[in-house]
Amino acid sequence: MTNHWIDLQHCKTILVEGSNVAENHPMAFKWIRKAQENGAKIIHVDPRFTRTSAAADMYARIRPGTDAALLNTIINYVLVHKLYDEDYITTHTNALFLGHAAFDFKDGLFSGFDAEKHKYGTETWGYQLDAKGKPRVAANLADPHCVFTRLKTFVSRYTLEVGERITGIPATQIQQIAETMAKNRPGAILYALGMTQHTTGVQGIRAFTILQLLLGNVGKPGSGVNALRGEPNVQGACDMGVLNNYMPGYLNYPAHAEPTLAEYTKRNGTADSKFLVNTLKAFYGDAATPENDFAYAWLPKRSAAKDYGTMSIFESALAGTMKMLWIVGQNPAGTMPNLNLTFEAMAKLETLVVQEIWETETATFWRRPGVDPKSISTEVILLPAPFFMEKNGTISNSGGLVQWRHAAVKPPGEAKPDGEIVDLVFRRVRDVIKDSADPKDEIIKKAFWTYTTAEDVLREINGRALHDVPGANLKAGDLVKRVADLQPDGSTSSGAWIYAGVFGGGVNLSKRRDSQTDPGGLGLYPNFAWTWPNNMRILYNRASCDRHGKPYPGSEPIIWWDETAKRWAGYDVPDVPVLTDGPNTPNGQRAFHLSPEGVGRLFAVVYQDPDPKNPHVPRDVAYVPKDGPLPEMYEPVESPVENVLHPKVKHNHVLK
Ligand SMILES: Nc1nc2c(c(=O)[nH]1)N[C@H]1C(S)=C(S)[C@@H](COP(=O)(O)OP(=O)(O)OC[C@H]3O[C@@H](n4cnc5c(=O)[nH]c(N)nc54)[C@H](O)[C@@H]3O)O[C@H]1N2
Ligand SMILES: Nc1nc2c(c(=O)[nH]1)N[C@H]1C(S)=C(S)[C@@H](COP(=O)(O)OP(=O)(O)OC[C@H]3O[C@@H](n4cnc5c(=O)[nH]c(N)nc54)[C@H](O)[C@@H]3O)O[C@H]1N2
Ligand SMILES: [Mo]
Repeated sequence: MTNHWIDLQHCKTILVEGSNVAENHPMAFKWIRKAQENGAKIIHVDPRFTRTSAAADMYARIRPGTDAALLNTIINYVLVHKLYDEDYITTHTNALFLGHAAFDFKDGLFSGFDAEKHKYGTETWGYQLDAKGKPRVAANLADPHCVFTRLKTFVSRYTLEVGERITGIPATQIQQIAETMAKNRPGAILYALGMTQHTTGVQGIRAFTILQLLLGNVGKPGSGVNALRGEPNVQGACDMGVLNNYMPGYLNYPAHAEPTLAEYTKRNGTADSKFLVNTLKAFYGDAATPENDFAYAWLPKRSAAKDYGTMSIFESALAGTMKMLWIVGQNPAGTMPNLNLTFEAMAKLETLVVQEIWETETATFWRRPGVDPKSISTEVILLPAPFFMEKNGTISNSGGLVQWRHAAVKPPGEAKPDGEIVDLVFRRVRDVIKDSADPKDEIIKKAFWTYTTAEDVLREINGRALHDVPGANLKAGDLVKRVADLQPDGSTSSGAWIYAGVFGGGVNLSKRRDSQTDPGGLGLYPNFAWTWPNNMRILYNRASCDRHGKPYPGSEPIIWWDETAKRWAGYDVPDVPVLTDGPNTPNGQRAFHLSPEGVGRLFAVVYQDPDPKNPHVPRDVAYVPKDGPLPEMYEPVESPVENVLHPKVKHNHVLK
């Protein structure tokens, strides 16, 4: 979420698309109800009529997988009828930036497509640059090459009639959704599995961000693009690098093509590289030095040719290339899409370890109905784990709120907290391999591992100064207080950079429970637990103000430039690169400061800032989707119908 649950009460519209929030996030749903009681319009877009539809003011039944077409139709309507926020888009987005002259989009394909490799070259997706390598900016939105016009031309195909033909939602209803969103601002978009679990997910979510930027709906209370996360602790687990493609803090996992830290930096940028160094220092301590690339070589590297998703784990077991599987808090026998394959795969394993609070269908797969246990030779070990109230630790919610949970009772019998089980196994493995000369064992032999409690782990995740860092006012041994404290040279460590500050100043801030203090009465409760990053509750909140640092009318003021104190101030932590750099400075105009150009992107652009002088400008080639700088409607791969926009390019061609 860019915003957070309690903040939803400030919305004047809420578009729920691809989620049944009423049933799947019932506690949080009360804030949607509260907004509705305050007069907000709730729109629900879903192929099924659910309890969320029943609670909504408007329900639109959509053909599955066609959300990008609906959203592009709404975007087109907003552009044609000039319902966008002109001040916002010219201040906080790349609307006025001039795009590369050779950019093109024809019959479903963007310029640069290599049909043999199913891949785009991104040469024509950039900006027109001036002599200093900075993007050239148009005088007004009518310029034929500015990003705004490019977007307008691109979505002009999506008339209300075309929108209806693709999505099945009547043209009049699409118009009503567009009018409702445009006339009732600020507004939020909420989404979950119905958007993300299709092959068209990237297009739909890109379209969300474009629509919200056009409406000035990012950074303000009651706005945002908000992913509703799954069961506890899906958000926290993803933050900690449990997804196969990420290191902790959503840093790209190192690939084969990046054998050295320098190569990693070249491909992923200086900011990510700095945070990775902090993680490596947390992993390896003194063994990670500038001379050995901070032990980067010890991390196994991803192969571009391999898929490391959940399904591939079972495919590897089936192929006999995986001998042992240790499953912690997952029940694949109930939740995998292909159970025959899953069961066959588990039967090929030599050992299956299941760390669970129950004896699940996974732990008992060898005696499931219709199977002779004698036919399965897999050794199954069930490790008794505790229920959440039997262990200490944090849970993070969709808004990034990190909350400490105290153990209420001791785990029964031989059950042990999950962290303790992992700790015991790790120490035993390290003991077994202590004399090994195999280079792949270095990752374990050299690991810095001194944990005894969950709180020790949280301190390590937070990070510490390893030497004196005068610039950040830290003495060796101090726990870091904020992301900006982290250094690129190995003088600090942090297990997951986005959590830097959760243990700021040596206090476990996730334990805070002040539910009274609420400056501004906005429901921010800054002293209740802690949110990443830096205890900021609404991301991009600089964009809630105009170019002079004054809150835009129409939404609750949350931060502003205080001319007397000469600093950004407000109820939330201001999302600015430097607190004392005001609206008259370049840093004071960088509402989206993680992108090199500092603005939100209506058009995703390959761009690297050439000016090494401002340390707050990331010197990175910012990420663009592999399948195009604008979201096009492609039929999902399983779709039986033709693509009416371009019959020859039915699916996303980047998919093989
Ligand atoms: N009670 C309960 N709550 C839970 C969970 C639970 O098991 N039980 N699980 C938790 C977890 S892990 C998760 S991930 C969340 C999931 O939360 P949700 O994503 O809200 O859960 P779903 O019921 O899968 O709802 C997805 C909706 O998307 C719709 N949909 C499908 N295809 C499309 C499409 O192409 N376009 C659009 N617009 N909609 C589409 C479906 O009809 C469905 O209503 O719930 C969490 N909360
Ligand atoms: N058919 C179908 N398949 C789906 C989905 C769907 O909607 N329909 N949804 C998909 C989604 S979004 C998700 S997130 C996955 C969920 O997939 P799973 O994670 O496999 O689903 P759960 O049944 O929630 O399994 C979690 C297990 O963790 C155990 N557990 C709970 N607390 C603890 C603990 O503290 N320690 C340990 N060690 N174990 C614990 C529980 O007993 C439970 O068996 O399923 C996916 N698959
Ligand atoms: Mo989930």
